[in-house]
Amino acid sequence: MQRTFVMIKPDGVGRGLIGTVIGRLEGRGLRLVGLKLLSISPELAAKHYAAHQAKPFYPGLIRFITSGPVVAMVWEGADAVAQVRAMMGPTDPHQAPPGTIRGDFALAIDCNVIHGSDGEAAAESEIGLYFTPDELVSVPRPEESWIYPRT
Ligand code: 3AN
Repeated sequence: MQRTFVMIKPDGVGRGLIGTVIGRLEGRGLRLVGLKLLSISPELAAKHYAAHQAKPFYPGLIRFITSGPVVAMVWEGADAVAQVRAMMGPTDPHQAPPGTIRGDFALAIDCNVIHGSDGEAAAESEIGLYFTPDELVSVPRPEESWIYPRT
């Protein structure tokens, strides 16, 4: 079991895609262990995107991510980090195949609906940025014997 941090960005929230995105992850069999709607402060945005600070798109990225509410989530499951990344599709929606979230719902790299951690270390630090341990509830789904039949 692995945990990953997922965010529905302001464009996804504004376009009414919260239920769609959650439905895809839930339908895949992942377990939702944390969920909150919040407005990201410039300070939190700077921490989240520290790795991009020197990039030319950084100011626009901070403006965008603080421009409206987001849905922050933690999902748990087998190989969750890589599986969620695959379901998101590439960063640039023009490269994202149909069937991925970005391939189905986005057309611009700076409005690409969803964020997902790009590795286990990033997942751990991003989860820590948005959630305290007592805000995460990991309860097995009753149908998991159909999702992980060998466990
Ligand atoms: P991902 O979200 O796929 O992990 P990152 O971490 O490389 O992508 O980039 C973080 C965010 O920065 C992206 N989701 C996107 O919104 C924005 N971004 C990345 N590259 C560009 C770019 N060339 N122009 C504008 N925005 C970008």
